[in-house]
Amino acid sequence: MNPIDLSLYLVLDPDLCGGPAGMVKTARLAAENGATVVQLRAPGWKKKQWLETARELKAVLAPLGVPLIINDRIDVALAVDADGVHVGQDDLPAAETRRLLGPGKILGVSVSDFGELAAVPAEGVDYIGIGPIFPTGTKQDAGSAIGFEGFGELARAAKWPAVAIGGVKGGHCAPLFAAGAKGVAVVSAICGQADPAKAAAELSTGIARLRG
Ligand code: TZP
Ligand code: MG
Repeated sequence: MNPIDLSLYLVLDPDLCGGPAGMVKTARLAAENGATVVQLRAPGWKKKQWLETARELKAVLAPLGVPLIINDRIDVALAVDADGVHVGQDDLPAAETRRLLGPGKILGVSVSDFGELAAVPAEGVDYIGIGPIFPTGTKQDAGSAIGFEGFGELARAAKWPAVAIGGVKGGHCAPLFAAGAKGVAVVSAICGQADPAKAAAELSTGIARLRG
C-alpha cells in the first residue's frame, strides 16, 4: 500500500478549467492552497495532449509535494513518471493496471455499488473513489446518486481508504467524513470557480477542522 493523503482530492476538468493552461494554473493554485492530490482527467483528449499536460502538471506539483494521478492512461502515467493511476469500471481492471504500473505507484479504483466493491482485488489497490454522492453535471455517465447513506455503507464495507466524489461541495464534508471518508474528490467546487485558490483554501480549512 502506498500511503496517500486523500483529504482534498482535485480532479481536473478541461472544459471547466478553460483548456490545458487553465488546468495547470488551477492545479497550482489548488496545490498551494491545500489540495493534497491532483488527478488529470480528460476523456476526449489525444495522447499527445495528455502527455504534454501531464508533464507540465508534474513540474508544478512535484515541488509542492502533491502527487499527480493520471486517469485511466497508464502509458501516460509511466511516460511522465506520475505518482499513480486511477481506473474506472470501463478501464483496464485494477490487477492488470497494477501489473503494468509496478509496485511503487498509487492505484485508485472507482466504485459505485457493492458488486463493484466486491470486484476490487484484495492486493495492489491503494484507495477507492465512491460515488456519485449527488447528481453531477460534470460527468454525463456518472450513474445514480447514492447519497451520504450509500457512501457510508460502501465506505464501511471497504478495506481501502475511500474518497467521496460527485457533486461534493464544502458543506458536505462534515457528513462525508463522519460517514468514513478519508477525503473528498471535487471537480466543479474548484475548477471554473472565480477564485480557485480561495475555493481550495476554504475546502482545505474546513477539512482540517473536521480531521482535528
Ligand atoms: N466521477 C464520478 S462523479 C465525477 C467523476 C469524475 C464528476 C464529479 O464532478 P463534480 O463537479 O465535483 O460534481
Ligand atoms: Mg475512466
